[in-house]
Amino acid sequence: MGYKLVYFENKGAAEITRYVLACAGADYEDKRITREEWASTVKAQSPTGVSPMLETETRTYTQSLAIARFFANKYGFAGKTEEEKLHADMIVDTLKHDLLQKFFNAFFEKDETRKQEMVKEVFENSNKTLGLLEEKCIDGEGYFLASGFSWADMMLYNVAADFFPLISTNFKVNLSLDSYPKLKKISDNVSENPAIKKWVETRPVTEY
Ligand SMILES: N[C@@H](CCC(=O)N[C@@H](CS)C(=O)NCC(=O)O)C(=O)O
Repeated sequence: MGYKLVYFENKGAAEITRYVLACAGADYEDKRITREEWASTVKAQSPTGVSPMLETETRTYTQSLAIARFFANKYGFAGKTEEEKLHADMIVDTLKHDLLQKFFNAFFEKDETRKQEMVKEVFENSNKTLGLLEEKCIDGEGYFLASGFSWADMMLYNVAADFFPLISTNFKVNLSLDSYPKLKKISDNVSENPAIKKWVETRPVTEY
């Protein structure tokens, strides 16, 4: 079965799937398109009008987390039991929707005064969320799940390594895992994973 992951020439919403596929050692086409290609032809092929898109032999799918979750399940990174899968989903959704997405909302705010208020609010909330993840959401030793390495760990690494520096520079805040030693350990474990290391060293260099 040939899989084709279609996205822009950046990490963005596709990188979590690329991490899962790297850890699985899976063969797939990492198709990167320009904004012009997207607008002129590719967008029309997306079933919901957005990317990333996953093309299989029979269908095209969208939604970054649905795609990443599909591969996490397929290759054994989703959690070992139904409850662990729920736990991993909880972490992934918290990081994506309650943390990262809110910074994007602030980024796209046009009113400068409102933008500054949003950044302050989001920054404070993000630190509260990170504090709760640190205190209440880690069941394993160096991993979120008791059974060990999962895509929830990869999502934390994705958010911390690929987005925190960018957010910190853009919004002049210091968003990092430094005050959260258990989260930092999880992220470090992911960065030291040989498959992740190899992917990070060989992937196309992009800003975000
Ligand atoms: N919830 C969706 C959001 C997808 C999304 O907004 N994709 C953006 C790129 S990150 C896009 O396709 N923008 C181009 C467009 O909307 O035409 C997901 O996580 O995949």
